[in-house]
Amino acid sequence: MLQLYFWPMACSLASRITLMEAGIEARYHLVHLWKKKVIEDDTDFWAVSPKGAVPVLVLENGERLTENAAVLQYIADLRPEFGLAPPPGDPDRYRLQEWLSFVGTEIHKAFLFPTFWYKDQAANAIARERIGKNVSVAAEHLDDRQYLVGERFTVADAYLAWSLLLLGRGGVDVASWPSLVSYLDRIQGRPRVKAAIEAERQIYKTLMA
Ligand SMILES: N[C@@H](CCC(=O)N[C@@H](CS)C(=O)NCC(=O)O)C(=O)O
Repeated sequence: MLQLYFWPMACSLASRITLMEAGIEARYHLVHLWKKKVIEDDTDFWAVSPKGAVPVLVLENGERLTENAAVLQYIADLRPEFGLAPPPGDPDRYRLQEWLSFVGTEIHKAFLFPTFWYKDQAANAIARERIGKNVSVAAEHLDDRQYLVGERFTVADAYLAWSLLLLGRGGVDVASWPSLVSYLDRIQGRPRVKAAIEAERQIYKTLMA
């Protein structure tokens, strides 16, 4: 069985969404991201992954796969019938990779800076402006489309939707882009996406109580 190391509402949520959309059962290991400990048995998370970051997907053969873009495509390719990624060789597969890279490097990583690392207000303002420009690229793309790639939900949507849910923490309000508000409603309206988010919100609430 696949295993996923996660922290609730962190980017590993995109992997949970993808597993659930693909109907794949997995074992989920909760990691305390600050303490770098696997909560169930106090294992040192650095020993699980020298990157110290989620997601970590343990494959059926015991190998560990990291990096959202790789993990999401791996899961999608296990169940090609769900169309969560265009098949290898399809020109849209490169569009998918284009979006996964953009969301990962220009949105996800960008909003972590003002959220957690910059104390300086001027630096924060510059970071927020930059994130806003990047988010606008996705918003304009979605002005006349339902999904990022092709005509159906893919792992790029799982990753972008998670980013949009967390964007407020970087001081950027999704409400400024009507196309993103309706996109997020559409993605969150998917029963399995909803269930994945709900599951992680509950875990988060319990942890923070
Ligand atoms: N490059 C990695 C980044 C993953 C990442 O930033 N994960 C965050 C959670 S959203 C994390 O685990 N951060 C812990 C840390 O950096 O200490 C990827 O794309 O998967």
